[in-house]
Amino acid sequence: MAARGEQDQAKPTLKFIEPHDGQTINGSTVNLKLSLSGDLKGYKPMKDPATGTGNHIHVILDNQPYEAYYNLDQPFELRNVSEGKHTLRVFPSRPWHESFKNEGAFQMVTFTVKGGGDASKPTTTNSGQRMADSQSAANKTETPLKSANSNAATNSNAAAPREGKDMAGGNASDVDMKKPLLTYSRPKGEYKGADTEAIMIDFWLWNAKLQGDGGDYRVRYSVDGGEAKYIDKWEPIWLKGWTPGKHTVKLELVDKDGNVVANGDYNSTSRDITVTP
Ligand SMILES: [Cu+2]
Repeated sequence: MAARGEQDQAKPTLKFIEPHDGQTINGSTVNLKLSLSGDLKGYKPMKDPATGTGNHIHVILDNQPYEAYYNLDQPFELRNVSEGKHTLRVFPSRPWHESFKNEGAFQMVTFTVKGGGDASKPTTTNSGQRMADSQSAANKTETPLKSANSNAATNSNAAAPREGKDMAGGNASDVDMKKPLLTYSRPKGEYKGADTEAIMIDFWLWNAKLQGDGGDYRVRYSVDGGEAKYIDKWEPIWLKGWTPGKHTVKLELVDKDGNVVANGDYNSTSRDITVTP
């Protein structure tokens, strides 16, 4: 931790350069460009080639699992995005995927794609070149929680000219930035070895203060459809006692009466994760 200096106390803020809110995009590729500013205290997104980890931005299309965006100097391509209305949400993360929660860290835009993706065609760049690495980029799995080793080899596509992912899209038509919004961030993907001992639940809250923070809302979670539990302060929690295999984590934003707060369907999210001993 000493090597990270003060950066975990940074207040990084993000802005969308593109797409901008309300934009209409022709074609199935959406280029994401962000600018990072604020009180950074040395915070900079970058993947360490030796470990495959580093500070990064979480990028969420609609309500899918996030993708990690490490190099803001290069555009991040969302490929094969389907026709229709979509949202993008972004926020900065530490190497162990805990998000920064300061004002301005979270940004969201809504945009519309016309002439969306066709999965039967090869992925190309905007200059028409075929992206030979598109499949490996799409299949990459991010190195889980605080790991500094296991995925270094499989993350060798860090050398690829662009970061990106094939994304099918979803339904964003009813999401309203003026309403309370819970953004599921973690856990996701595969957890191995030492990373399986304590697995972090982390999320972003917009327009919603939790009861323990002086507000009206609660975050309800369950694992594998089990007993509902509550998070009443906006902080990550770490859960222990995971058995090997597939698990489902459900995270919901609920009001005083325990009803899920309607905002599209984003305030109730389930994710499958895999725990490997
Ligand atoms: Cu992450």
